[in-house]
Amino acid sequence: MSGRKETPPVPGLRPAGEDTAWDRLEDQEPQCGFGTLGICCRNCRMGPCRIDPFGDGPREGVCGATAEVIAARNLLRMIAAGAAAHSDHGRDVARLLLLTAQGKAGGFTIKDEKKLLALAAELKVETKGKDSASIARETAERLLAEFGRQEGELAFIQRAPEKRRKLWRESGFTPRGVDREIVEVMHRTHMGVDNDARNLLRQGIRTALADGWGGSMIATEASDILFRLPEPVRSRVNLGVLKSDEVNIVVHGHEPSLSDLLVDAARDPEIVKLAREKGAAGINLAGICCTANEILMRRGIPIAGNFLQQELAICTGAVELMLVDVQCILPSLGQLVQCYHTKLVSTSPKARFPGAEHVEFDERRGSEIARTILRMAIDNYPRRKQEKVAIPSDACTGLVAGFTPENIFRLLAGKNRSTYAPLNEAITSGRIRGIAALVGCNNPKIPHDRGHTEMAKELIRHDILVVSTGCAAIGMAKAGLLQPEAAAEFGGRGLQEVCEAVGVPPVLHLGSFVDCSRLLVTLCNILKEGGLGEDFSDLPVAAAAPEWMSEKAVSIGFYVVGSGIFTVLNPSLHVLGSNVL
Ligand code: SF4
Ligand code: MSK
Repeated sequence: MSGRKETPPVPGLRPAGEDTAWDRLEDQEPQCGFGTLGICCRNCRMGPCRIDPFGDGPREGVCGATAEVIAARNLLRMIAAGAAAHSDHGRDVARLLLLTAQGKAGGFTIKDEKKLLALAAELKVETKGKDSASIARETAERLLAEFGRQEGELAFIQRAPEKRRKLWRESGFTPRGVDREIVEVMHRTHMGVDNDARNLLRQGIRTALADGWGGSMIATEASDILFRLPEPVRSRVNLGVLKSDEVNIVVHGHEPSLSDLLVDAARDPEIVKLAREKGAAGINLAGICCTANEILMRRGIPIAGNFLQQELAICTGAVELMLVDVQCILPSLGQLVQCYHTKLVSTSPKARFPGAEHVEFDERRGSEIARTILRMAIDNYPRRKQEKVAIPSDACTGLVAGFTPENIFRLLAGKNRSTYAPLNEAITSGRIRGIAALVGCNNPKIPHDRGHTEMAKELIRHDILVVSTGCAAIGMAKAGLLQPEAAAEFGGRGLQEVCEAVGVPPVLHLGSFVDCSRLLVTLCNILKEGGLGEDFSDLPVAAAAPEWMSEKAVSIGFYVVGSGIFTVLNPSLHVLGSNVL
């Protein structure tokens, strides 16, 4: 389009005339000022209404809603949508656990019995004399019941320190089931219901807490049982992981289920033979976004890129098939693949894309579907146009991922002890001055990955240990910060000592965005170890999403704030048109 800046997002890789998110952002500029400030409303058909931020025009909507009410309602709906996305993902994994326990899921097994038993004990599932299928069934049923809990406290709320739970009880923040909280948000933000910005915000925090301590935490726990608890693993990241002579399959989205089966199917000698028969040297599986993080953490599968690289991966001309499930999948992909040989395959009944072929995921036929998709990719390999192939092969960095609250303390304390004491001692002695969680997305409004990498370098230089999830972790991995050697290059002296003694990077990758729940559990363990306070707010910890774009980031931001942790979001929320917010 005319007037666009000639600045390629990745040096050496120019999309062949096709639009990317950076181009489309330019087409959108200047963006709507009312929307940016959060003071437009279309919650009823007397509107849409807007408030004049300069005071010369309308000060209230047709119904009389002020800037405060409008901005608060808009914010609440963002939190509800983000919480819904995480929690619906969590429900699907819990449901898969149930189907697996019932023997109805094709190709899935329970891979982590130890984690299953630990969770069953926590949820007070009777295990004596029962086989693991029965224990898994009852555990899955308990988890599924949490989504619709009408009264009382969520099971995982018990993990939080007593002081915080008391504060939540006294403030009316204790969340019930996430389904109930989200419905209540939609009710309260309907025209003419809750017209008090502060009261609305209380419900926003409660809903976000239902996500963090409910839906998201269930997603992580059930995934660990089904697909195994991650362990530290080496892998590679960036578009250079794509191979010029292999069938490249890129999995994208958020769900771990089908992609886990694809990893096994791609190693099947019969499938590899089919690829060779088509002239390829083999099959190369890689990931984008959080599906990538899921199979990186547990299977060591390389990552082709984070959120804003999904179009660029197709623009390499070397992707035979991109498989998409749910969340953060650009609708533009359906158009973009028309310019290349890439097949876009959608799999979720919840997410369809014009321009994609749909192969619906059905848990009962999981392995069969995985093999069908691999065959589609293999059959597409001869259609690759070599003249269009442009893999930036030097864009490839090593990384170590796979950290969890469970293995962090084992690593820190040595094999025979399970304690957070060395970490707490490193904090009290000042060798580690704090912990910062850098999480979240990419946003074309911010130079790609710069928010994450610059903040991380500054933090580790000041002896702050960084933990990360989601696309932020992928961005920092590309900058080499997820390699143990990065401690010596970028870390302060105290952090260097700790990282070198343990052999870990100064930035610890804890998983996909939904796995921000692992941050909460890690902090619970630090508090339980003792010596650093009684509540999260006593700890030297902070969180930031320096390039966020997704409503999920808003939900996470609010459950982290609601848990008592200093939190920074950049860009700012759409609330600046309201003084109260
Ligand atoms: Fe306008 Fe009020 Fe309707 Fe919103 S709810 S569109 S502010 S009249
Ligand atoms: S994919 S939610 S852009 S982290 Fe989880 Fe990345 Fe943000 Fe999507």
